[in-house]
Amino acid sequence: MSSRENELQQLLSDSVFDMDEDKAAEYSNSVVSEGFDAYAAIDRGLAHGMDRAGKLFEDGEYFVPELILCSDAMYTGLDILKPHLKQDEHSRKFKAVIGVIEGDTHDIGKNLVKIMTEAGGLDLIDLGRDVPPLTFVERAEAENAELILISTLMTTTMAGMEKVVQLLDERGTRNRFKIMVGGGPVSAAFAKKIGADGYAKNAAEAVRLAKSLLGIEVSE
Ligand code: B12
Repeated sequence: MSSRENELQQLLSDSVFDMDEDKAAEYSNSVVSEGFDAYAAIDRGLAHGMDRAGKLFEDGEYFVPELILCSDAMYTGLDILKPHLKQDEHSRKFKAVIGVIEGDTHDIGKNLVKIMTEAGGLDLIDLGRDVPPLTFVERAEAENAELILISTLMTTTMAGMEKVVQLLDERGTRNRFKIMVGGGPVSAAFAKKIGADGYAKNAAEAVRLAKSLLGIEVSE
């Protein structure tokens, strides 16, 4: 990777972290006009900055207003970079449903996973946030999806993920889907415990895992 590309990624990360929408727009436009990879700019720039902001929130240095401004800067950059994501074309698009489980309204991570997996060639149906377990199940069945992606950032709502797996078991439809879980308190061990098929710690890994679960060749 060129040092200029590296520099732009760092500047993007800083612009989100510094709540600077104008700079996020300026550097995202530079990524596009200088021909650098939009996917890497999101992953190592915008998402990276949001992650840093999240850590300061936990340390008590950033509060809710700061986080909202950080995410505004992130979304400004995303709007510019998204149309330039290289689409990974497959003979057919794999359908997936994605959402944040009931009781939880944190959706920044879910939105990133959605954008990146779409670029990875999946057809995503976004159920939004605060989604009841039964809605995941009914929509996945009705849409004939192959993959279910469930996000949560809170320990108090993790049980809802297990409920999705249980409902599918009860309805005899579990084997129609691969299930991926993710978000702050989620781990590979938790995924295994509730009978999900996999866990990924960030959006870039989520794309690789989704492809491997669906048997799509990973081109890199
Ligand atoms: C931003 C934020 C908010 C924003 C949310 C804005 C929004 N629209 O999303 C606001 C300010 C509104 C908010 C509100 C609240 N928050 Co808050 N919030 C955060 C914070 C700081 C960052 C989360 C974030 O966006 N990170 C950046 C993104 C990019 O990362 P991410 O979400 O982890 O996603 C990545 C991966 O996890 C993964 N991933 C995510 N989903 C999925 C799904 C799949 C399938 C896969 C494979 C991967 C994957 O890929 C993503 C991209 O790389 C976290 C702390 C933290 N550091 O995580 C607290 C945190 C999650 N919040 C917390 C709490 C308690 C709340 C509130 C209840 C009130 C409060 N006291 O602050 C309310 C929530 C109300 C509710 N019921 O939902 C707690 C949760 C504690 C717990 N019980 O576990 C945390 C951990 C902070 C803390 N230490 O107290 N919050």
